[in-house]
Amino acid sequence: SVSLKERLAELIPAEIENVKATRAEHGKKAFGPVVVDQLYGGMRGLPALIWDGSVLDAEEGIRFRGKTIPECQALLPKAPGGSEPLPEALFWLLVTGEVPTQEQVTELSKDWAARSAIPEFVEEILDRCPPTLHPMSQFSLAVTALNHDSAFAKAYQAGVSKKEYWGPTFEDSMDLIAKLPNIAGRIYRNVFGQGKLPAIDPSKDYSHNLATLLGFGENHGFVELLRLYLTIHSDHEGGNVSAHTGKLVGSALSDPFLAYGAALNGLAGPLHGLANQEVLIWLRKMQAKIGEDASDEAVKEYIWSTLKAGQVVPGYGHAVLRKTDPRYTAQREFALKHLPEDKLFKLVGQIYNLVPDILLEAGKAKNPWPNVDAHSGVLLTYYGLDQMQFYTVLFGVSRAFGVAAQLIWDRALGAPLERPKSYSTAAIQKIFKDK
Ligand code: NMX
Ligand code: MLT
Repeated sequence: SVSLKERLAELIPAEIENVKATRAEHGKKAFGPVVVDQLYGGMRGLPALIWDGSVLDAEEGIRFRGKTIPECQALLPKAPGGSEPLPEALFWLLVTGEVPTQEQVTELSKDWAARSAIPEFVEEILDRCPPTLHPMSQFSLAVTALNHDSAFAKAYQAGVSKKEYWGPTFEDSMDLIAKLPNIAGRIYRNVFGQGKLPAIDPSKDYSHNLATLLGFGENHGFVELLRLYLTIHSDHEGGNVSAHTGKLVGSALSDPFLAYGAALNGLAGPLHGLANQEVLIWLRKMQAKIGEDASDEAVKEYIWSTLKAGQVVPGYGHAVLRKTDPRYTAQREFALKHLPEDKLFKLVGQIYNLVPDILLEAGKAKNPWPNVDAHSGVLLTYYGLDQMQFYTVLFGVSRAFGVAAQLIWDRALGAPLERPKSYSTAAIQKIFKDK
């Protein structure tokens, strides 16, 4: 079928059986010890969630349904004249585990274009936000407000059976993704004074339309960048703050708009998605202080001054990864192809040669290598999108793909309310008193 919903309906019964069989065979097996430090240490390494779209390996990085980023770049359908994968294709892969045909992807582009309009009252909410309200706060407000028309919330109130939850969740998830370009575009134009929002073109792909709404639709390089950007930021297994938040809130049967609005508030934190904004601010401050063609010695000194001030080097380190993020590498390759002589790109490369040794010498960070956020802002800036306060909104458009895919499966598989056990320090002391 060219319809994602129909294909999903075919896949769900077998997956329900697959999960049943997995639980029957492995359900009572121990999954490694839990140590008290994990309770205090942000639950690093604690196996706690099922997430089907992607799995993150500490050394190798992300695989979407078993496929690395280069594999996705090679296998997923592209736009006519384009060489980067279409994010529509990645969404199909995340949801079904299958590489879609060109026809299936075209159908998805059309479907999203048809669903893209946002309610007038959401437009008004955005138009009334002061431009000083951070774009991420505006983004989360608007996404939360879409709950007004949630198919899931309506179906639940009408007494829908548990077995049918996935259908309206699917509809909401598709609406959510489809409406994000109009929300993001409106925020961009309102906050940065870029004039009236053009209309979505139903014959164009999602990234092309988003680029048009931002005012860059005629720029082929930028459109290609968005296709890559939206593909690689979409999913990073389930434990990262935004994905986990979306899943957690969804587990209360809050609809996909409420769940994703919450996820966006997590993405807006500087240790998570806001790091792409922070990287650009940091690079600009560095250039202002030591000039545009600074020596390695001057750059090193600047990096040390950041650490000595008790701040993190944004774009470096990771809670899971222990090597260079393949999303960083994919963006570096894009830059080598499209902007090899760009000054800021060269600075990012210079920093890459210097930061890891410094972080190792400082001796705290478990991973001295760059993550996805070390590179993204430089590419956007090159094409003229230099308003760094907006960068995390683009991350948020993309991350909806991964969160939505899992929300659909969670409802299809009857995932329960999340409710882990917490302890007080006094309780821990009591438990281990005589042990
Ligand atoms: N610069 C300076 N110090 C760092 C860095 C860094 N880039 N990364 C880790 N550390 C410190 C960290 O703050 C901690 O210090 P303390 O003991 O004083 O609390 C220590 O090293 C151990 O931290 P780790 O166990 O290596 O890292 P953790 O898993 O706790 O945190 C990050 C992971 C990503 C939050 C952390 O590496 C960081 O703050 N990086 C900079 C911000 C950033 O780039 N975030 C984006 C992540 C990707 N994303 O998009 O979400
Ligand atoms: C992400 O993409 O969510 C970040 O790399 C953070 C993470 O995986 O923890």
